[in-house]
Amino acid sequence: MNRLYHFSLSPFCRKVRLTLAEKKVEVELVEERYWEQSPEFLRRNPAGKVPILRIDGRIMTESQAICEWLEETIPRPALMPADPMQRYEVRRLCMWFDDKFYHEVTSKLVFERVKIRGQGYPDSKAIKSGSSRIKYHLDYMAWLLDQRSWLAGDEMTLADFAAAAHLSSLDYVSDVDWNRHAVVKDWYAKIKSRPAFRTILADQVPGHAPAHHYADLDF
Ligand SMILES: N[C@@H](CCC(=O)N[C@@H](CS)C(=O)NCC(=O)O)C(=O)O
Repeated sequence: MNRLYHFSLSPFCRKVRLTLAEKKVEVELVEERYWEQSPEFLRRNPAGKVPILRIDGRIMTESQAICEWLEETIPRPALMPADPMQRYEVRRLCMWFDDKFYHEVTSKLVFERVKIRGQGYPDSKAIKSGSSRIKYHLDYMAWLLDQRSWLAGDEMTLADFAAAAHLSSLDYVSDVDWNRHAVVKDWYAKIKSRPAFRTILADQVPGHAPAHHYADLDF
């Protein structure tokens, strides 16, 4: 059986889960307490990070490399456009969310509110900074979506999965103002209602119940 070692609120793991589900690849999900950095975990990924995919006897790491490998080996349904310039745009936006958005927002809100190591209080400076920065990102998404049906163009792509992965983790801890831009809310409603999103909406982190609207498709 294929296996994904993951942490449920990790946006990188969520992006891979969405891609696997969209491509109809079944995997057993194994929660990894990555912060404990067990020898077995480090043997699978010396970088000490999740996600780790074990598929057909191979171990794969790095979410973007995994998603692009899935796209190349299982081309349908397509999550990358054919045109090189549009492919560039998908990759640029994946990096936008996995680098800039992660450092400015996700890491400051999700991983402060859910103390995975089980100790300490959320850092109020980090929360304040993340809550302020998310507005800039939502405005940027609205600007993109005013011109396109999906973030990178007129088809749903990996860029939408990268963004939705971060926003869904933030939504779990109730940190997204969905009323800021109707166009962003409509985009999320579309992606949230896909069958690939189901297991993500069922996630439960022990000791941290999701926001009441988290799994609601009519939020
Ligand atoms: N570039 C990596 C980032 C993965 C990542 O940072 N995962 C976090 C969890 S959200 C992690 O495992 N952090 C452990 C660490 O940095 O020590 C990817 O896309 O897979």
